[in-house]
Amino acid sequence: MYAQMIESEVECEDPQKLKEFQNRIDAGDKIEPQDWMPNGYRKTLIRQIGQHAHSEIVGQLPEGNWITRAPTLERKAILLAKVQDEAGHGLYLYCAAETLGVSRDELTEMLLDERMKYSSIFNYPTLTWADMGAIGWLVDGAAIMNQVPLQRTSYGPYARAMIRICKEESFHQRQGFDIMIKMAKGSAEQKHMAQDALNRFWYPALMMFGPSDTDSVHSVQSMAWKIKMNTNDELRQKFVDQTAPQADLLGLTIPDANLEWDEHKGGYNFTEPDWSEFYAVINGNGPCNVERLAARKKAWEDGQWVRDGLLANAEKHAAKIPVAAE
Ligand code: FAQ
Repeated sequence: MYAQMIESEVECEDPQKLKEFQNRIDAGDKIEPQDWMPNGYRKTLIRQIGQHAHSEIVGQLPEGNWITRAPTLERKAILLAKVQDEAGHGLYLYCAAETLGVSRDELTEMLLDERMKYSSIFNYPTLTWADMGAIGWLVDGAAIMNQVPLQRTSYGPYARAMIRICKEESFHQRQGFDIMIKMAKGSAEQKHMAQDALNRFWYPALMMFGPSDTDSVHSVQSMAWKIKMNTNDELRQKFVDQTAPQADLLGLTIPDANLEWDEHKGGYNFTEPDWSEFYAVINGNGPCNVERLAARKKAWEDGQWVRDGLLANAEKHAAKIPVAAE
Protein backbone atom coordinates (compact mmCIF):
# COMPACT_ATOMS: atom_id res chain seq x y z
CA MET A 1 0.00 0.00 0.00
CA TYR A 2 2.73 2.46 1.03
CA ALA A 3 4.82 1.44 -2.00
CA GLN A 4 1.82 2.20 -4.26
CA MET A 5 1.52 5.60 -2.66
CA ILE A 6 5.13 6.41 -3.39
CA GLU A 7 4.67 5.37 -7.03
CA SER A 8 1.52 7.43 -7.37
CA GLU A 9 3.43 10.51 -6.23
CA VAL A 10 4.67 10.97 -9.79
CA GLU A 11 1.08 11.54 -10.92
CA CYS A 12 0.36 15.19 -11.57
CA GLU A 13 -2.03 16.71 -9.12
CA ASP A 14 -4.85 19.03 -10.08
CA PRO A 15 -3.58 22.63 -9.56
CA GLN A 16 -7.07 23.78 -8.60
CA LYS A 17 -7.33 21.10 -5.90
CA LEU A 18 -3.83 21.99 -4.63
CA LYS A 19 -4.84 25.64 -4.38
CA GLU A 20 -8.05 24.85 -2.52
CA PHE A 21 -6.13 22.58 -0.18
CA GLN A 22 -3.56 25.30 0.58
CA ASN A 23 -6.40 27.77 1.19
CA ARG A 24 -7.86 25.42 3.78
CA ILE A 25 -4.46 25.11 5.49
CA ASP A 26 -3.97 28.89 5.44
CA ALA A 27 -7.42 29.39 6.94
CA GLY A 28 -6.49 27.09 9.85
CA ASP A 29 -8.84 24.23 8.88
CA LYS A 30 -8.04 20.76 10.17
CA ILE A 31 -7.54 18.14 7.46
CA GLU A 32 -9.32 14.87 8.27
CA PRO A 33 -8.60 11.36 6.93
CA GLN A 34 -11.49 11.34 4.43
CA ASP A 35 -10.51 14.75 2.95
CA TRP A 36 -8.60 15.12 -0.31
CA MET A 37 -4.91 15.80 0.31
CA PRO A 38 -1.82 16.01 -1.93
CA ASN A 39 0.31 12.87 -2.06
CA GLY A 40 3.28 14.80 -0.72
CA TYR A 41 1.28 15.93 2.32
CA ARG A 42 0.22 12.33 3.02
CA LYS A 43 3.77 11.02 2.55
CA THR A 44 5.31 13.70 4.77
CA LEU A 45 2.82 12.96 7.53
CA ILE A 46 3.42 9.21 7.31
CA ARG A 47 7.17 9.84 7.53
CA GLN A 48 6.96 12.25 10.45
CA ILE A 49 4.22 10.51 12.46
CA GLY A 50 5.79 7.10 11.78
CA GLN A 51 9.22 8.32 12.87
CA HIS A 52 7.65 9.89 15.93
CA ALA A 53 5.84 6.62 16.81
CA HIS A 54 9.03 4.59 16.37
CA SER A 55 10.86 7.07 18.62
CA GLU A 56 8.37 6.55 21.42
CA ILE A 57 8.71 2.76 21.14
CA VAL A 58 12.53 2.66 20.81
CA GLY A 59 12.64 5.37 23.49
CA GLN A 60 11.45 2.84 26.05
CA LEU A 61 14.72 0.93 25.79
CA PRO A 62 17.23 3.32 27.42
CA GLU A 63 14.97 3.85 30.43
CA GLY A 64 13.77 0.25 30.52
CA ASN A 65 17.42 -0.51 31.25
CA TRP A 66 17.02 1.04 34.75
CA ILE A 67 13.62 -0.29 35.87
CA THR A 68 15.14 -3.24 37.73
CA ARG A 69 17.78 -1.02 39.32
CA ALA A 70 15.72 2.01 40.42
CA PRO A 71 16.96 3.16 43.85
CA THR A 72 13.57 2.99 45.64
CA LEU A 73 10.18 1.33 45.16
CA GLU A 74 8.63 4.75 44.54
CA ARG A 75 11.18 5.64 41.84
CA LYS A 76 10.62 2.24 40.25
CA ALA A 77 6.83 2.74 40.14
CA ILE A 78 7.26 6.21 38.60
CA LEU A 79 9.73 4.96 35.99
CA LEU A 80 7.49 2.02 35.10
CA ALA A 81 4.53 4.36 34.62
CA LYS A 82 6.63 6.65 32.43
CA VAL A 83 7.92 3.84 30.21
CA GLN A 84 4.37 2.49 29.84
CA ASP A 85 3.22 5.98 28.83
CA GLU A 86 5.81 5.96 26.03
CA ALA A 87 4.32 2.69 24.73
CA GLY A 88 0.90 4.35 24.78
CA HIS A 89 2.24 7.36 22.85
CA GLY A 90 3.63 5.02 20.21
CA LEU A 91 0.21 3.37 19.87
CA TYR A 92 -1.73 6.66 19.52
CA LEU A 93 0.76 7.73 16.87
CA TYR A 94 0.62 4.45 14.93
CA CYS A 95 -3.20 4.82 14.95
CA ALA A 96 -2.90 8.40 13.63
CA ALA A 97 -0.56 7.16 10.86
CA GLU A 98 -2.96 4.32 9.98
CA THR A 99 -5.66 6.89 9.14
CA LEU A 100 -3.38 7.88 6.23
CA GLY A 101 -3.55 4.42 4.66
CA VAL A 102 -0.43 2.74 5.98
CA SER A 103 -0.62 -0.23 8.34
CA ARG A 104 1.24 -0.57 11.60
CA ASP A 105 2.90 -3.73 10.26
CA GLU A 106 4.21 -1.82 7.24
CA LEU A 107 5.55 0.95 9.48
CA THR A 108 7.25 -1.58 11.74
CA GLU A 109 8.83 -3.36 8.80
CA MET A 110 10.17 -0.04 7.50
CA LEU A 111 11.72 0.66 10.89
CA LEU A 112 13.30 -2.78 11.05
CA ASP A 113 14.79 -2.67 7.56
CA GLU A 114 15.97 0.91 8.19
CA ARG A 115 13.80 2.63 5.57
CA MET A 116 12.40 4.72 8.43
CA LYS A 117 14.24 6.53 11.20
CA TYR A 118 13.64 7.09 14.90
CA SER A 119 14.97 9.92 17.05
CA SER A 120 18.77 10.15 17.25
CA ILE A 121 18.61 10.61 21.04
CA PHE A 122 17.75 6.99 21.74
CA ASN A 123 21.06 5.79 20.32
CA TYR A 124 22.93 6.95 23.41
CA PRO A 125 23.50 4.64 26.38
CA THR A 126 22.10 5.15 29.90
CA LEU A 127 25.11 4.58 32.12
CA THR A 128 23.93 5.68 35.58
CA TRP A 129 20.71 6.35 37.49
CA ALA A 130 21.29 10.09 36.97
CA ASP A 131 20.64 9.48 33.27
CA MET A 132 16.98 8.83 34.18
CA GLY A 133 16.90 12.37 35.58
CA ALA A 134 18.69 13.85 32.55
CA ILE A 135 16.38 12.05 30.12
CA GLY A 136 13.23 13.29 31.86
CA TRP A 137 14.56 16.81 32.25
CA LEU A 138 16.28 17.26 28.88
CA VAL A 139 14.86 14.65 26.49
CA ASP A 140 11.23 14.97 27.57
CA GLY A 141 11.82 18.72 27.91
CA ALA A 142 12.97 18.88 24.26
CA ALA A 143 10.13 16.56 23.20
CA ILE A 144 7.54 18.88 24.81
CA MET A 145 9.11 21.96 23.21
CA ASN A 146 8.63 20.27 19.83
CA GLN A 147 5.23 18.70 20.54
CA VAL A 148 3.25 21.53 22.16
CA PRO A 149 3.09 23.43 18.83
CA LEU A 150 2.17 20.15 17.09
CA GLN A 151 -1.15 20.22 18.99
CA ARG A 152 -2.06 22.86 16.37
CA THR A 153 -0.72 20.92 13.39
CA SER A 154 -3.03 20.81 10.35
CA TYR A 155 -3.75 17.06 10.35
CA GLY A 156 -6.61 16.42 12.81
CA PRO A 157 -5.70 12.92 14.11
CA TYR A 158 -2.05 13.96 14.72
CA ALA A 159 -3.04 17.20 16.48
CA ARG A 160 -5.51 15.38 18.74
CA ALA A 161 -2.99 12.63 19.63
CA MET A 162 -0.55 15.37 20.64
CA ILE A 163 -2.90 16.84 23.25
CA ARG A 164 -2.83 13.78 25.47
CA ILE A 165 0.82 13.04 24.74
CA CYS A 166 1.85 16.53 25.85
CA LYS A 167 0.01 16.20 29.17
CA GLU A 168 1.90 12.98 29.90
CA GLU A 169 5.24 14.37 28.68
CA SER A 170 4.82 17.19 31.15
CA PHE A 171 4.69 14.68 34.03
CA HIS A 172 7.75 12.95 32.53
CA GLN A 173 9.73 16.17 32.43
CA ARG A 174 8.85 16.96 36.03
CA GLN A 175 9.82 13.53 37.32
CA GLY A 176 13.17 13.89 35.57
CA PHE A 177 13.78 17.32 37.04
CA ASP A 178 12.83 15.96 40.46
CA ILE A 179 15.51 13.25 40.15
CA MET A 180 18.02 15.93 39.10
CA ILE A 181 17.14 18.11 42.14
CA LYS A 182 17.61 15.17 44.52
CA MET A 183 20.96 14.26 42.98
CA ALA A 184 22.30 17.76 42.44
CA LYS A 185 21.49 18.67 46.05
CA GLY A 186 22.67 15.30 47.40
CA SER A 187 26.14 13.96 48.23
CA ALA A 188 29.23 15.05 46.27
CA GLU A 189 29.13 11.74 44.43
CA GLN A 190 25.45 12.20 43.47
CA LYS A 191 26.13 15.74 42.27
CA HIS A 192 29.01 14.44 40.18
CA MET A 193 26.70 11.83 38.60
CA ALA A 194 24.09 14.52 37.80
CA GLN A 195 26.74 16.75 36.19
CA ASP A 196 28.13 13.82 34.20
CA ALA A 197 24.63 12.96 32.90
CA LEU A 198 24.09 16.60 31.87
CA ASN A 199 27.48 16.62 30.11
CA ARG A 200 26.59 13.52 28.09
CA PHE A 201 22.96 14.38 27.24
CA TRP A 202 23.19 18.13 26.52
CA TYR A 203 24.29 18.05 22.87
CA PRO A 204 22.29 14.91 21.95
CA ALA A 205 19.21 16.74 23.35
CA LEU A 206 19.96 19.78 21.15
CA MET A 207 20.24 17.43 18.15
CA MET A 208 16.70 16.16 18.72
CA PHE A 209 15.37 19.29 17.00
CA GLY A 210 16.97 18.21 13.73
CA PRO A 211 19.63 19.84 11.54
CA SER A 212 20.09 23.61 11.36
CA ASP A 213 17.46 25.39 9.28
CA THR A 214 19.88 25.82 6.41
CA ASP A 215 20.33 22.03 6.20
CA SER A 216 16.75 20.98 6.98
CA VAL A 217 15.35 19.23 3.92
CA HIS A 218 11.65 19.23 4.78
CA SER A 219 11.05 22.34 6.91
CA VAL A 220 9.95 24.80 4.21
CA GLN A 221 7.25 22.55 2.73
CA SER A 222 6.22 21.14 6.11
CA MET A 223 5.76 24.64 7.52
CA ALA A 224 3.72 25.72 4.48
CA TRP A 225 1.44 22.73 5.11
CA LYS A 226 1.48 23.38 8.91
CA ILE A 227 2.78 19.87 9.51
CA LYS A 228 5.57 21.68 11.38
CA MET A 229 4.68 24.88 13.21
CA ASN A 230 8.25 26.09 13.92
CA THR A 231 11.65 25.64 12.38
CA ASN A 232 14.26 23.38 13.99
CA ASP A 233 16.43 26.33 15.05
CA GLU A 234 13.52 28.27 16.56
CA LEU A 235 12.64 25.35 18.84
CA ARG A 236 16.29 24.64 19.71
CA GLN A 237 16.71 28.29 20.78
CA LYS A 238 13.54 28.16 22.92
CA PHE A 239 14.78 24.97 24.56
CA VAL A 240 18.15 26.50 25.46
CA ASP A 241 16.44 29.63 26.79
CA GLN A 242 14.14 27.53 28.99
CA THR A 243 16.78 25.06 30.19
CA ALA A 244 19.78 27.28 31.01
CA PRO A 245 18.10 28.89 34.08
CA GLN A 246 16.98 25.44 35.25
CA ALA A 247 20.62 24.26 35.21
CA ASP A 248 21.51 27.32 37.33
CA LEU A 249 18.79 26.37 39.80
CA LEU A 250 20.28 22.89 40.04
CA GLY A 251 23.78 24.30 40.52
CA LEU A 252 24.96 22.36 37.45
CA THR A 253 26.99 23.66 34.52
CA ILE A 254 25.87 23.26 30.92
CA PRO A 255 28.93 21.94 29.03
CA ASP A 256 29.24 24.96 26.74
CA ALA A 257 31.82 27.67 27.44
CA ASN A 258 30.05 29.95 24.93
CA LEU A 259 26.67 29.83 26.62
CA GLU A 260 25.72 33.39 27.57
CA TRP A 261 22.64 35.58 27.70
CA ASP A 262 22.41 37.95 24.76
CA GLU A 263 20.40 41.00 25.78
CA HIS A 264 20.09 42.16 22.20
CA LYS A 265 18.45 39.00 20.85
CA GLY A 266 16.63 38.23 24.10
CA GLY A 267 18.00 34.69 24.20
CA TYR A 268 21.14 32.71 24.93
CA ASN A 269 24.06 32.37 22.54
CA PHE A 270 25.25 28.77 22.50
CA THR A 271 27.50 26.35 20.64
CA GLU A 272 25.83 24.29 17.91
CA PRO A 273 26.04 20.52 18.28
CA ASP A 274 28.66 18.62 16.29
CA TRP A 275 26.60 17.97 13.15
CA SER A 276 28.96 15.26 11.91
CA GLU A 277 28.04 13.27 15.03
CA PHE A 278 24.33 13.87 14.34
CA TYR A 279 24.60 12.56 10.77
CA ALA A 280 26.64 9.55 11.91
CA VAL A 281 23.93 8.69 14.46
CA ILE A 282 20.96 9.09 12.09
CA ASN A 283 22.78 7.03 9.47
CA GLY A 284 23.07 4.05 11.80
CA ASN A 285 26.48 4.68 13.36
CA GLY A 286 25.66 5.97 16.84
CA PRO A 287 26.81 4.22 20.03
CA CYS A 288 23.65 2.05 20.40
CA ASN A 289 22.03 1.88 16.93
CA VAL A 290 22.82 -1.80 16.42
CA GLU A 291 21.65 -2.74 19.92
CA ARG A 292 18.38 -0.76 19.65
CA LEU A 293 17.39 -2.24 16.29
CA ALA A 294 18.34 -5.74 17.43
CA ALA A 295 16.02 -5.33 20.45
CA ARG A 296 13.13 -4.19 18.22
CA LYS A 297 13.73 -7.05 15.74
CA LYS A 298 13.73 -9.59 18.56
CA ALA A 299 10.49 -8.16 20.00
CA TRP A 300 8.86 -8.30 16.53
CA GLU A 301 9.97 -11.90 15.92
CA ASP A 302 9.04 -13.03 19.44
CA GLY A 303 5.57 -11.57 18.92
CA GLN A 304 4.91 -13.45 15.67
CA TRP A 305 2.97 -16.24 17.43
CA VAL A 306 0.64 -13.67 19.01
CA ARG A 307 -0.11 -12.05 15.64
CA ASP A 308 -0.61 -15.49 14.06
CA GLY A 309 -2.95 -16.53 16.90
CA LEU A 310 -5.02 -13.35 16.63
CA LEU A 311 -5.35 -13.74 12.86
CA ALA A 312 -6.33 -17.41 13.14
CA ASN A 313 -8.91 -16.53 15.79
CA ALA A 314 -10.33 -13.70 13.64
CA GLU A 315 -10.56 -16.04 10.63
CA LYS A 316 -12.32 -18.69 12.72
CA HIS A 317 -14.90 -16.15 13.90
CA ALA A 318 -15.36 -14.71 10.40
CA ALA A 319 -16.05 -18.22 9.08
CA LYS A 320 -18.80 -18.70 11.68
CA ILE A 321 -20.68 -15.48 10.78
CA PRO A 322 -23.80 -16.36 8.75
CA VAL A 323 -23.56 -15.07 5.18
CA ALA A 324 -27.03 -13.48 5.15
CA ALA A 325 -30.07 -13.34 7.36
CA GLU A 326 -32.09 -16.46 6.62
N1 FAQ B 1 16.68 11.99 14.80
O1 FAQ B 1 14.38 18.08 7.11
P1 FAQ B 1 14.54 17.75 8.54
C1 FAQ B 1 10.38 11.67 22.46
C2 FAQ B 1 16.09 13.49 9.94
S1 FAQ B 1 9.74 11.82 20.90
C3 FAQ B 1 16.63 11.24 13.68
O2 FAQ B 1 14.70 18.90 9.48
P2 FAQ B 1 11.90 17.15 9.60
C4 FAQ B 1 9.48 11.18 23.56
C5 FAQ B 1 14.75 13.72 9.26
O3 FAQ B 1 13.85 12.65 9.52
C6 FAQ B 1 11.10 12.29 19.87
N2 FAQ B 1 16.44 11.77 12.44
O4 FAQ B 1 13.34 16.79 9.00
C7 FAQ B 1 10.26 10.37 24.51
C8 FAQ B 1 15.18 13.83 7.82
O5 FAQ B 1 15.49 12.53 7.31
P3 FAQ B 1 14.49 11.75 6.27
C9 FAQ B 1 10.71 12.27 18.46
C10 FAQ B 1 16.27 13.11 12.37
O6 FAQ B 1 11.13 15.90 9.65
C11 FAQ B 1 11.00 10.96 25.49
C12 FAQ B 1 16.52 14.54 7.92
O7 FAQ B 1 17.01 14.30 9.23
N3 FAQ B 1 9.90 13.41 18.17
O8 FAQ B 1 11.49 11.97 22.57
C13 FAQ B 1 16.29 13.93 13.50
O9 FAQ B 1 11.31 18.31 8.89
C14 FAQ B 1 11.71 10.17 26.40
C15 FAQ B 1 16.41 16.03 7.63
O10 FAQ B 1 15.77 16.74 8.72
C16 FAQ B 1 9.37 13.60 16.95
O11 FAQ B 1 9.52 12.78 16.07
C17 FAQ B 1 16.52 13.33 14.75
N4 FAQ B 1 16.57 14.03 15.90
O12 FAQ B 1 12.23 17.63 11.11
C18 FAQ B 1 10.21 8.99 24.42
C19 FAQ B 1 8.54 14.86 16.79
N5 FAQ B 1 16.11 15.22 13.11
O13 FAQ B 1 13.22 11.45 7.03
C20 FAQ B 1 10.92 8.20 25.33
C21 FAQ B 1 7.94 15.00 15.43
C22 FAQ B 1 15.98 15.18 11.76
O14 FAQ B 1 14.24 12.67 5.12
C23 FAQ B 1 11.68 8.81 26.33
N6 FAQ B 1 8.94 15.21 14.41
N7 FAQ B 1 16.10 13.93 11.33
O15 FAQ B 1 15.25 10.51 5.91
C24 FAQ B 1 9.40 16.43 14.03
O16 FAQ B 1 9.02 17.46 14.58
C25 FAQ B 1 10.37 16.49 12.90
O17 FAQ B 1 10.29 15.28 12.18
C26 FAQ B 1 11.85 16.77 13.31
C27 FAQ B 1 12.72 16.73 12.07
C28 FAQ B 1 11.95 18.14 13.96
C29 FAQ B 1 12.34 15.70 14.30
